[in-house]
Parts: sequence; C-alpha cells; structure tokens
Amino acid sequence: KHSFWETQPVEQYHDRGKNTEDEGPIAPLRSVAEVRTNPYKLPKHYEWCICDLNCTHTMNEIFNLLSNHYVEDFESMFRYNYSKDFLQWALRPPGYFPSWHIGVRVEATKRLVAFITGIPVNMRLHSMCMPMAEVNFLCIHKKLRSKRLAPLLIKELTRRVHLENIWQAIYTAGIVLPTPLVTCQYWHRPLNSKKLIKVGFSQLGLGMTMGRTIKHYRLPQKTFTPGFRAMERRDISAVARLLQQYLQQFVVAPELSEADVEHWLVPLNNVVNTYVIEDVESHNITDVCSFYTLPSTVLGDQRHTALKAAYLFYNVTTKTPLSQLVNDLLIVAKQSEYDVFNVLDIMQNQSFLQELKFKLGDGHLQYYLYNYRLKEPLSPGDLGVILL
Ligand code: YNC
Ligand code: MG
Repeated sequence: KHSFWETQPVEQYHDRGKNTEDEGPIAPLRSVAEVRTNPYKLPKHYEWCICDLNCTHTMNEIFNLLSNHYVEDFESMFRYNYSKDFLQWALRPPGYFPSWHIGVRVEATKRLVAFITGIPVNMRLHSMCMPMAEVNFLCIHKKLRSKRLAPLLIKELTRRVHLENIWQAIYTAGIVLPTPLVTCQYWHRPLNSKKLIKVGFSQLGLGMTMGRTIKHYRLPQKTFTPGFRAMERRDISAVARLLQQYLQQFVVAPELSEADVEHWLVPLNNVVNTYVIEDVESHNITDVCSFYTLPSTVLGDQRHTALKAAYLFYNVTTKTPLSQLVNDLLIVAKQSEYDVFNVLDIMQNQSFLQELKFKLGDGHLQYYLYNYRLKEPLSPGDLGVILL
C-alpha cells in the first residue's frame, strides 16, 4: 500500500508492537563515503536548486509557494500562512546547512514548484543523544500532485543529510504513514470568539448566545504572575539552564545549547514571544513560557481574512503553576489581538486544558522518526519536542 515508505528504514506497520528487536537504528550503519554523490534524477523539464534564504527574491518565491500550496485542514477552510520572518527563523538555526533548503524549479521558466527542508538538531531519545534532521515544509504545487515527486524530494534530502554524517530524522505530519511514534492532538482556546465563529473555525455551542460565549472566554486585562516580563538577551543563560534541566523529564527532547536558546527563544516580533518570571526579591528567573505566531488564511473568503493564531512553544516551571503561566500567555495573546491559542497535548500540557477552557480540535498530528526504533510505545506526555 505504501510503495515508497515500505522501502524506507522506518518502523513498518507489521513490526509494530513486536518487542523482539533492540532499540536503535533500523538500517545498517554506513559511512559518508558510501553515500551517492550525485543528486537523484528528476522528471524531464525539472531541476534541483538550493533556496538561498538570504535572498529576498527567493524568500518571496518560497512564501508564495507555501501560502498557496502548503497544509490545509481536512475541509479546506484554512491554510497555514507562515510569514517570511518566521520561515527565516525556522530554517536558519545555529549550524544550519544551506544545502538542506531544497527546491524544484521548472527548467525553462525557473518557477519554484516544490520545496522540502531540514535543519540540524541534537535529539535525545531516552538517554541516547544523537544529531538528527528535523524535516519540514514539504510542499508540491497543486498542479504537480500525485506524480510521485514527494518520494524524490524526501530521498534527495535524505542523501544530503547523510552527506553530513547524520542518519536519523524526526518529522510530523497530519496523515498516517508507517509508523507514528506518537499520535497527538491540538486543543484550541478561543480568544476572539466572534471572529472564530464568523469564519467557521468554531460553532456557537448548544444553547449558547454570542454574548454568553464572549463572556465565557473573557480574560483579565493584565497578567497575574508578579515578575512576568518579556525575555531579554541578558536572560539567555538562565533560560538555557532552566530549559536544559526541565527537558530531562521527557523521553524525546532536544538538547539545547545556549546558542540554540538564543536563536529559538529570544523574542522576535510576530514570530516568537517568550516571557520569564523574575523573582521579585532575588531577581532570579524561576519560570519561562513562550508561543510562536502562525497565521492561517481563511479560504473561500474574498477579503483574504487571516486568522491570527498563537501556538504554545517551550515552557519551564519551577515555582509558578503551569496553568497560571499559560493563562498569563492567553492574556498577553488576547491583548495582542490573536484570535486563538493552540496547544498540543504533549509535555505537561494535558494538566491545564480543561481549566483554561481549551477545546479539543479535530484531526491529529503524528510524530515520526526516520531510521530509529524505540522499544516501548510512547504517549504524548513523553514528548518534549515541538516542530514548527
Ligand atoms: C508527508 N506529509 O504516503 P507511499 S508535513 C511524508 N510526509 O508514499 P506524491 C508523504 N510522506 O505511501 P503528492 C507525505 N505526504 O506510496 C505524502 N507522502 O509510500 C507520501 N501537500 O507522493 C505518500 N505538506 O508525490 C506516498 O504525493 C508518496 O503529490 C506520494 O505530494 C505530497 O513537511 C505532498 O501537506 C505532501 O504539498 C508534498 O500533497 C503534497 O500528494 C503537498 O505522489 C500540502 O508520498 C502540504 C503538505 C506536508 C507537511 C512535512 C514533513 C515531511 C516529512 C517527509 C519525510 C521525511 C523523512 C526523513 C528524511 C531525512 C532522513 C534522514 C536522515
Ligand atoms: Mg507529485
């Protein structure tokens, strides 16, 4: 049924639950010298390119491809609309490889018609730490779908990852492929009910009026936790220490250096917001919370309305209850006119969903590993990693 995925070193459906194999890589170890040096052959009239994210023109092309052809919800009501600033942030972390930003162009016109990316990450699985690729933004122009181009993009990226002596990858997708590591779900906290209902994202609850709904989701004007403030560059080492410690409790989590924390968490307007709790007396940083910004386009709407969504990112609590910290994020997001606040049921997020009035979304997000098998099945709460 999966003519491509059956050939790949991923856990196959029929191996699921067989605890006979040891934990570890699926494919035999290879060396970089054994990796093919020439790119895979594309169909006639198409060519590979490396997309230079420092080039404004290329950034416009990537933005246009993704904003018109990337992920939609099941009913095609909304499509992710990653901003250019966001894409540059997501794709240029410390140590990134420009050669992992892969495009396919039409030879004659140079039009960009497909895209796939990887970024390097040091991932820990149980106590094993290894360099991996985080794969994202696989996208093929709607007119070129179902032509088996996706397996070529994946194989070409894999080849370039192997050339860097990296043999594992992590990725997420909305669809089920061989074989999910964990199945997660999104939960949504309405911030602007009126707009969410108008664009069809939410429905008015049974027996609820618009007035009562708005009142139900009302939030205070000001954050609650004393010492709550935006993270600054001077907080990098304190935040790094807290996060490194906190992520130890999860089965799957990145090992973040100070440089990683600087890249991923120092606030960037309309991309990532991070807040710290600075103890009023000691001035120590005790807690951290963050979200990233990913709008969606409302499809079939002539005015191209955007849905402004915040997604919960990395948090650390040592003193403040997590639900109180996230509630402060809801307040900040509401003040900044976000329409909805989304969280996955990973890490410790299940602990506050009901209390903070999150509603279960439809659809699932599957996490996958490439060329690595874990012995025991995981649950969402074992995951300490967020892919963008
Ligand atoms: C997908 N999302 O099953 P089989 S998520 C992986 N991830 O193969 P064709 C996918 N594989 O089943 P189309 C996939 N979607 O026959 C489909 N496939 O074995 C598999 N959508 O290829 C599929 N972006 O070219 C099948 O399909 C084969 O033209 C069919 O293209 C697919 O970024 C796609 O949802 C998704 O742009 C590009 O539909 C297209 O339909 C599209 O005939 C809208 O392909 C946007 C969208 C996906 C977002 C994402 C993560 C991608 C992970 C890729 C796998 C990485 C593996 C690790 C590599 C590094 C290894 C090292 C080391
Ligand atoms: Mg295709």
